[in-house]
Amino acid sequence: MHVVFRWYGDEFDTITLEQIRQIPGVEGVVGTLLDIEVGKVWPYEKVIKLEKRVQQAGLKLEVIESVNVHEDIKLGLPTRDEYIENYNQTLINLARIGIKVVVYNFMPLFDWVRTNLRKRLDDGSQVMEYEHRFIEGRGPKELIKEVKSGSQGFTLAGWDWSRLEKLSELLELYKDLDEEKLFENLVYFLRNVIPVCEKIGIKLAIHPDDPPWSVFGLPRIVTCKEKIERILNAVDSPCNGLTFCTGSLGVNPKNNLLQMIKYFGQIGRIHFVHLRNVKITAEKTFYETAHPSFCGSYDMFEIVKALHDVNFNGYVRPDHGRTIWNEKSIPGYGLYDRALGTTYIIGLWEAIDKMSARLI
Ligand code: DNO
Repeated sequence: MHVVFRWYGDEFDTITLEQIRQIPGVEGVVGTLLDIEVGKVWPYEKVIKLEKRVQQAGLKLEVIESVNVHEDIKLGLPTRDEYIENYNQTLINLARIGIKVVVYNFMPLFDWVRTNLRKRLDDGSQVMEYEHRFIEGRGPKELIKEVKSGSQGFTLAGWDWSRLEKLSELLELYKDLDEEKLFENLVYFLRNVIPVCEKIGIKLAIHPDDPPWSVFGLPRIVTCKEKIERILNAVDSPCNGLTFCTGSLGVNPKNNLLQMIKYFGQIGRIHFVHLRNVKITAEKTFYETAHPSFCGSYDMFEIVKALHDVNFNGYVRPDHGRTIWNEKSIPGYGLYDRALGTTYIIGLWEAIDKMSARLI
């Protein structure tokens, strides 16, 4: 297990690399370029600059999250080939600076969705929350408004405001796109990028839909074991893998996280893990919590043990934490709670590792 920490760059993050460097056990950061328009090539000069900056701070840069996929690819429009070409060029540039894993997702229009970015818990901490009745009761415009105000001016990965300005136009285009068509468009994309990945040594890791069900009637297809298996089989290559995000998949109680880790771990398709705990309070309703098992609905010990059982040797990062100790941060991405989460995860791993060695 290699522990990494998401970092949005000097310009966008409230956290410095120097702070991340002091969290015990963190080997590197998960980097991104937030200022490149979706669909454009990530220029080599920019990615090498990022890599040098991270390296100078004594950290590694081997994972990128995310290189987002242009809507025309998801929609299967004739212009998709141009965007796929750009995508491949970005991957080539990233491979040149030593990137090993690239995260992406295939969620139409909306990336991760929360209906409240600043829910206050009894202990005074703030967390992100999702209530499906908000989605059912209001429209996409209200959601956008809510997320925008909750962001408090921070740039949120995956929330591309300029794209969302064309909301009605895009919703219209998505009207006839069902799950099957979206799946076909994903396969088309993979058939055109995976051969490049194989050549340059990059592993693509699709991020599950967050949450793993349809929002505003838009199709979502990375939601459960069977559907993920179908995606991995459609282009059967070790480079076509998964970001195993507990927070995304686990909010549907039908998803058995432990079985999924066992299955996808054993076939070597989990390239990256996001460890997040959530409290499920009703159907399709949850809020994010601190990492320890007793804080949320997941048994984090069993999750880390399942990873240990499949000899997981890929990248892991603590995912969304609470905002605590009066920190001003991007929702979910403060320093303090994620640092606490990191230490907890490393503690679980050490205990499991040593205990299992004794049992042999
Ligand atoms: C939210 C994250 C997402 C995730 C992308 C993956 O905080 O889980 O930004 O990185 O959806 O493409």
